[in-house]
Amino acid sequence: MTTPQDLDDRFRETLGALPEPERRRDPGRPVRPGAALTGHQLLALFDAQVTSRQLDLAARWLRSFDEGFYTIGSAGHEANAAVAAALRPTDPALLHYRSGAFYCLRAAQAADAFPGGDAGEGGDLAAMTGDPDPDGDDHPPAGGPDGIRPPEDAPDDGHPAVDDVPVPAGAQQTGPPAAGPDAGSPAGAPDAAGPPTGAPDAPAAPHVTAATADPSPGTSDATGLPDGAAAAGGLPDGTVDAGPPEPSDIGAGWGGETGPGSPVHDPHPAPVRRADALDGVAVPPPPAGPVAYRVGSDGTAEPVPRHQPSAPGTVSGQTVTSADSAVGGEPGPAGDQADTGPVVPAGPRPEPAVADPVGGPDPDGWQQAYAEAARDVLRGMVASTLDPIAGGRHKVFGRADLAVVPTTSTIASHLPRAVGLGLAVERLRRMDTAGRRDDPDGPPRSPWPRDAIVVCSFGDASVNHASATAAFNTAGWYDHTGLRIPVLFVCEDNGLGISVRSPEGWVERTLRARPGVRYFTADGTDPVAVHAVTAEAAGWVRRHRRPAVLHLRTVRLLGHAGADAEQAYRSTAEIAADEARDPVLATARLLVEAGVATGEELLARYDERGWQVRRTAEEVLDEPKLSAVAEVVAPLSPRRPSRVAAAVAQAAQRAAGPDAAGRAEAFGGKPPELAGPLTLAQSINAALADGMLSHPQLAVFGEDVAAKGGVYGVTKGLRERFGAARVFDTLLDETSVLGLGLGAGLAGMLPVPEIQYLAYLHNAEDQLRGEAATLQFFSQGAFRNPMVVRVPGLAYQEGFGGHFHNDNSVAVLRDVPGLVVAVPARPDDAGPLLRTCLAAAVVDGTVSVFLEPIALYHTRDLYEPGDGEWLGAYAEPSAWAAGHAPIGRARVYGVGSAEDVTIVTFGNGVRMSLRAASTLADEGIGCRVVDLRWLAPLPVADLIREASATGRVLVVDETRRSGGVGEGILAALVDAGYVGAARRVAAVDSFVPLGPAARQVLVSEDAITQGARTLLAR
Ligand SMILES: Cc1ncc(C[n+]2csc(CCOP(=O)(O)OP(=O)(O)O)c2C)c(N)n1
Repeated sequence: MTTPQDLDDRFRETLGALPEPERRRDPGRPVRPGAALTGHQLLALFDAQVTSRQLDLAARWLRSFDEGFYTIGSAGHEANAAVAAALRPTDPALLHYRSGAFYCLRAAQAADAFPGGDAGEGGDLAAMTGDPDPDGDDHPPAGGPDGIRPPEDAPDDGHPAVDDVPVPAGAQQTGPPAAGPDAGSPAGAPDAAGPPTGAPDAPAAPHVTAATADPSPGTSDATGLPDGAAAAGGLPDGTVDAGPPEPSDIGAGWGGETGPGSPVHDPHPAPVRRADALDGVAVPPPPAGPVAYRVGSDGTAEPVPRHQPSAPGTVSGQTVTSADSAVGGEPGPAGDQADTGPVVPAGPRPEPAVADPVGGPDPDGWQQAYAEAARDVLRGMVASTLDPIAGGRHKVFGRADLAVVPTTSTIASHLPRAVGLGLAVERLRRMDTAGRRDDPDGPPRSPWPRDAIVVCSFGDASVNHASATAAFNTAGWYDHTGLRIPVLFVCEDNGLGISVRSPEGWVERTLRARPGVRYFTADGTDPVAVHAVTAEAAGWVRRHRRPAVLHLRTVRLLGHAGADAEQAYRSTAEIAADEARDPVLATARLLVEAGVATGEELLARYDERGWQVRRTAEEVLDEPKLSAVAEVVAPLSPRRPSRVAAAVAQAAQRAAGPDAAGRAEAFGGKPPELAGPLTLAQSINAALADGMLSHPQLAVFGEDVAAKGGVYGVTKGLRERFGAARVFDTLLDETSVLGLGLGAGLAGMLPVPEIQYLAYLHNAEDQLRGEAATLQFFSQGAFRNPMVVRVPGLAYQEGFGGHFHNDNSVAVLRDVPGLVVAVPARPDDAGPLLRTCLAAAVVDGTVSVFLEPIALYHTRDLYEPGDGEWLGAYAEPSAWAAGHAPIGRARVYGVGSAEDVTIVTFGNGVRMSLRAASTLADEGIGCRVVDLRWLAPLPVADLIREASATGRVLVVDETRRSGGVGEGILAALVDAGYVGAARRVAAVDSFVPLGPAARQVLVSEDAITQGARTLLAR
């Protein structure tokens, strides 16, 4: 087993034994012939890796005396620093839990402290303008000089796989793989602006080269777009790639503007004119020299000149305090695991590392960024409230200003969201491209850059998870339909899932076999190759807006986590083989070979970083922890009911005022308030239409919602009125339907997905519970995924029976912290409840389930056939504010004297209870019927008030006796000190059988009347 001590010793020994470089080389030059990374960049990358490694050691140290709560480390996965270096810091990243080095490097990028040069497809406009695939068929020339050749087993999916790395000399110098003769010029002519290839130590080409190259014939500007392509959303490489024409419905994806989106960064930064790499707007070339990125006024990530680095010798910006303030002494008792003991260098600070062994730009910039990133991570480990993302609630990688979206510990559960985010980012880009971009009065846009790609990493065992297969499949499915999803999946393959091996060759085979997802692979022990292949993959995804997977070979050092004794399931030889592939050592070797640093210098950097991490760990130990319930739950589900009410009122004002004509037109000249009494289904339909008018960022999607208009016609006509971009059918996979919603919410949209039946929510429930409901909690509101999930459900469908279409269990929803569950029973409640859910999503980022009782969809009568008492008028906009239904407020009906019994119910129970109350009224028993309307949070105040008014409560619960809503109602009464009588009628603990047998297990009207009589008889 590799202990922290072993790892540290081995590192020292190996570095100490490295031979002196043959000669010192200019660190501004490529680290080896053909490499895009310069010596400076590799050194910065090494420091990110070392910081991550030291964090792993610190985690074990903290754990050893019970001050650290998380020991899953990144050791062996530090190649992901090179992945980060090849991306843009504005690309949203949903990261694997072994992403310490990625996180550090991105922190440096975002701080504008990662050295410039040709690093990254993100740092190279060539990557956006040069086309490695000029014929647009996505087939790189076989065996071409760019070193890409189709694998023997290339899947027949239209996307050839790209084989293992070989990075030829110069191949990466103007961005992947644009430097090859097939790049930049559709005719395949050599790129005049490309760097010399094959020459040892060839200088990296400046960023501007490809961007200023002659456009190909027939293009309108230097971006190489065909004339008119910009307006059509064409790609800069000249490929058409505008996606399908706005399609019928399947795969139409969404459009619409943005609104309640999440990451906290300015969606409207100061205007800067710039090259629009995606839309082909002709602009001056980007600045030469070091380049950083920021989000430009048009929403794309734009290159800007980097601050010139300060001179060598500048005082380090380390956040650690002076040695005087160090917490002295030993850290406390050793932990219970001998192999996890402290290794973090203790004692006096080592002699400072040579500040810049290579004599180049001051490295302190990146050192400071790494120190701050390390502090973030350490704070997460000790559950400090100052942890910038989760505030002590979890140890996650995340920070809004780094575009790192926190992920949960549920492996692979973030992949469906990544796909949804990719689809949303692309749709929003196209909407902008279609002409809304410069509309000053237009609604806010996505907070992500328009040309962003989504990166999403995970382990090799995770590729087998249903969530992962759903995500790959959905990405491929959309790709097959012609829709674009710019997602780069990164599988960090260490060969193990805790103790279970991935069968030899399986991961590659399964990843290569994903239709529509292009395969790239790189070996984590070669940082240059990892960087080059990532740049190539990211460039491809960015240009083509299509999904790809990067299969990154890594190793796992230090076991799965602190408590994992891996010698129980791995041989010594196997563990040693992993140690020999330590990626940090590999980077060190390369730095020495390249003449950038000596082993001794690198060791000094390692020790210096170790000392700083240890110091920071000691500092964060004393930081406050969450210490009160209110503190813990504060970000769980922000509720600002006044603002929600105000948002409803504003929507009403607009609908009644400036938007009245448009609204009338959208309803075909006859708004629903003039259409006479409506059914529940018609009311929901009208409220959805009004929602689409009020919220341009709203999109309705799900299985069968568009062309068919829903299985029950609830979404009928919406696609025709609002277009296929906003109302569209999805593929048949509930996990993906919710994943699309999760990503869309994150992209600033207002998703209203439908799960076709309540029974089918369950196979996707984690996307609600584990993902949607936790995002604000684990990010303190920095990210959010507003959403209203429509779920037709509950029982009592006459003539259409069976459990799966009559599922009557909501237990799985009611215990999800923060989740709102609304149940409209009556048509005139549907509009108010839906408006509230939508407004709460916009205002507070609320995630709601809108549970629609199917059996009431088309019900018209209440007491007698033909009485029309279950129809309801649709409120005109001027009445919306007065009729607002706040979250957690019930509706009460008085029947007879209303003095004798309080019936507490919801959904189908409302109608049955009103009928029963009528019968009871004839007997002289007065009831008040309380329609809860909200199952989460329960309307406790209304409940207590109405219960106390009669002192007799009958709970009518159509869900099951065990785990049903009734349990919550009774518990709420007890908690509030209710001392009156109470009874419950509830469904039997059974699945709902087919046909008339259903009546045996469901609550009946008779049971209600009997229950009330029994209550009164006591
Ligand atoms: C859905 C789910 N099941 C089980 C676990 C417990 N678990 C945590 S990590 C892990 C192994 C994951 O292996 P892999 O995806 O290869 O990532 P690695 O840890 O090797 O980097 C398991 C089973 C989990 N977190 N989530």
